[in-house]
Amino acid sequence: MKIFSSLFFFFLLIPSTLLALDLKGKVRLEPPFPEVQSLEISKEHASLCGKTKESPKLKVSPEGWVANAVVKLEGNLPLEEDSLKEKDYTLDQINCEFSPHILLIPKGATVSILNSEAILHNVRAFDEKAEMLFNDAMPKKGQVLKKRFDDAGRFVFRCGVHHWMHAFVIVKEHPFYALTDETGSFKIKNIPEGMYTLTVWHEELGEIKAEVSPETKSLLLTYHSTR
Ligand SMILES: [Cu+2]
Repeated sequence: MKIFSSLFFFFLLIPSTLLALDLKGKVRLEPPFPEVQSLEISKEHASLCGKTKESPKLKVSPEGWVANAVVKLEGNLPLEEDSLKEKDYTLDQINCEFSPHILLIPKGATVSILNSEAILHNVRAFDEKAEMLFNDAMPKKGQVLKKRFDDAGRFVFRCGVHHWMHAFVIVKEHPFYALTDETGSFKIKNIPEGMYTLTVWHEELGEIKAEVSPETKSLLLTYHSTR
């Protein structure tokens, strides 16, 4: 009887694991590629922050692979696991920049905004309607500010002292998101079988959409250069 019941559960579990699919893909930009933008830092900040900074807005490899693109599945998808909300999500301010440039968190999670240097930063966050959520001065090294995000969406962070500093916090309503790495690659795991729309968003290049079916195993998404 014991053998029978374990076999029964074994067969019961198999179909559900087979229904979960993994999707991988790459995001590229068609040549010609834009030059890496360099930011001139004004004299008042140059002594602490350096004379120039590489803009974090567009990172394209020599082959055209696009980093920091946010990939999201849209459709009838299960919500994020509650346990992930309790994880630690940190947005650091170091070398007069936010790090990481793009942070993905589950809905309901708290972001620890950290100042890792003895430089005054003034962190401000805005929602998609450009409404300011908060505006806090962070003068001390090691200072931490905790902010919880209960609504899904894209939030831009800026610094009131250093105009070039900006970052995005993407609050996910479900786990089926990814961020492209320096080779333009992404992977979304355990997708329930179904038809979905995949959206790629990049702060400089905009949005691309593609349809995803159970047969889709990998995708190549291309931004067409506007130059
Ligand atoms: Cu700052």
